[in-house]
Amino acid sequence: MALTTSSSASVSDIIVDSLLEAGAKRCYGIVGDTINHFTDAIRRSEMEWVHVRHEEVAGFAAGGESFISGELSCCAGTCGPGSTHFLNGLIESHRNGAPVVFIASQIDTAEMGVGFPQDVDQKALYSQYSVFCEYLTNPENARRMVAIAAQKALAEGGVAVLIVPGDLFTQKPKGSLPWRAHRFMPVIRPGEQELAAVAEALNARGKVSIYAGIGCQHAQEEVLALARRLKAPVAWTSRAKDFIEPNNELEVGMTGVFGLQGGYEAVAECDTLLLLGCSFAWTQFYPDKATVIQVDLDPGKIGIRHPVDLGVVGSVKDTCAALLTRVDPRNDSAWLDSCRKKYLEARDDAAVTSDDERLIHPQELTLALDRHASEDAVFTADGGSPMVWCLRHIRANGKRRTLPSLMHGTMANAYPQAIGIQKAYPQRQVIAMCGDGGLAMLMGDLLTLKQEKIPLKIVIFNNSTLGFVELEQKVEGILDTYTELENPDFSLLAQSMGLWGRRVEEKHELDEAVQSLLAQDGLGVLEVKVNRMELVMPPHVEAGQVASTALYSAKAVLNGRMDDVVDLVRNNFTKR
Ligand SMILES: Cc1ncc(C[n+]2csc(CCOP(=O)(O)OP(=O)(O)O)c2C)c(N)n1
Ligand SMILES: [Mg+2]
Repeated sequence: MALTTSSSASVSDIIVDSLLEAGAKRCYGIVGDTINHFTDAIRRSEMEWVHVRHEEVAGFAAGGESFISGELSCCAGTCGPGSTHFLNGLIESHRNGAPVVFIASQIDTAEMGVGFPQDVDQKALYSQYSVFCEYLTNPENARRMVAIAAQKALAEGGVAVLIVPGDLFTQKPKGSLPWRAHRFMPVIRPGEQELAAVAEALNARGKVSIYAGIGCQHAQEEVLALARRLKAPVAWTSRAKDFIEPNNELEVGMTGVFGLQGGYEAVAECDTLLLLGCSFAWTQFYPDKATVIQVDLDPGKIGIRHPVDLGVVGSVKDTCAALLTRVDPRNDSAWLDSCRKKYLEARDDAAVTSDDERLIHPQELTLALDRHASEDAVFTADGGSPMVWCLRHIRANGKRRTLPSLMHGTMANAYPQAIGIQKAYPQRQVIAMCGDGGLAMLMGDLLTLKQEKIPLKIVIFNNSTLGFVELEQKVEGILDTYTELENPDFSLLAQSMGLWGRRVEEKHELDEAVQSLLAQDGLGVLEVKVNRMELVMPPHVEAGQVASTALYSAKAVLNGRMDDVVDLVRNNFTKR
């Protein structure tokens, strides 16, 4: 039951108290004029303040914590620039579905609307990417507004923003009703007629595949029971990796640009496709002729990625459980076996290695991390190629978790998100797989790791380029430009900040260096010089892409960059 407000409690105290009551333990941010009374209330409470160096990092960190824990976290900042700096981190967290409350302080009510310094219309900024975005206008409403924000963040999955004018923080309301955030665990499944129609479509002849998305969290058992009965291969979206890949004899990996043969075929070439809590965005990877059935909790997601024949609303767990007894068991596993065979072969092929001592493929570094990381490690990965290596080569086992930036697709997410995860799970191994571009983008918060004593393990995939974009440019047949990165020695930089730092350029050191990093009690930064010309090949290369890569080669040769072409071919095709 909520605490009733004592007459001496200020709005700041009430907000902190209500957030704690809703389950939040930490608040990430940077202090400043309009938020100072709020941070002072945090100082007097059980809430932990995590002092970052850039507010974007706070937005990422809170989202990282909440995405992995499923619990509420918060961040707070001062008005104007202190608020706008949060934007990218909070949009990432919101699109991930992470329950975060952002206390956005605002200039005083007396100064509003007159062009006062640092006035920014935060409601206009945050409304588009939040589940709730409102002003606190009356101190009597403080507990109620926090309860609504927290409840919406938890129930709908996303960022809730409460904008508080600076002068309200010190006011003392007379009293308050015991408003609080409620939590829900409903059973949601389609109606009888809808279930019968789905079962009838699944019972029709032909090849059935399942495409599992993030809605399959907490539903692996039910999904697999249905898949086994249907002898259906199970492809998964990148966001469902942790929940579908582990110990699963039916999984065939991903489709799309990050996917591999097997996953691609299971989705594109089946006769009936069952989409379970899955909203994969690239229409061209869906089947042209199959009957498509979609199950999703959110009616707004039905049929938006590809036209579907049958769409039903329900949780994946409850709907699969209800379908199990309604579908006929199948005996023929030829379709499943064929997809599995292709997937396993493609997975082996993708684990690129070479005998060249000075050519470390990023896949080799990732496989070393996979070999040596603990059973319940958490991996974050930067937008760019690190997330591809993470999704393909870090094996999910049911205890490990992975978090790349998939919905917002941002750079520089990995170690900021890992800050929040490590804060929430101080005993767990948390590994941030960073691009050299990504790390440099928000490098200042390496200082936060030192100051806040966060024992994170940072691995830098140093390829001296914005590699993912370089590849995009090549695939589009244009010359790669503006991608070059002139980097410092990141390991020395880490050491100058008082952190453990090591740089590896030769392959024989790789395993031992990864083991040393992971054995550190505290924070460590391992920088590995990895191959630059790495192809993240789509599973199904369109004729146009082959032609445009050839076009790139022709342009590169004409521009005197013959070495590039030779490197590309040599590194990817001849030295495996
Ligand atoms: C904030 C942001 N800026 C730009 C991009 C476009 N972009 C996507 S990946 C990438 C390159 C990433 O480079 P790096 O971190 O070095 O990783 P690599 O792909 O080289 O392994 C860029 C510029 C983005 N997704 N997000
Ligand atoms: Mg790079």
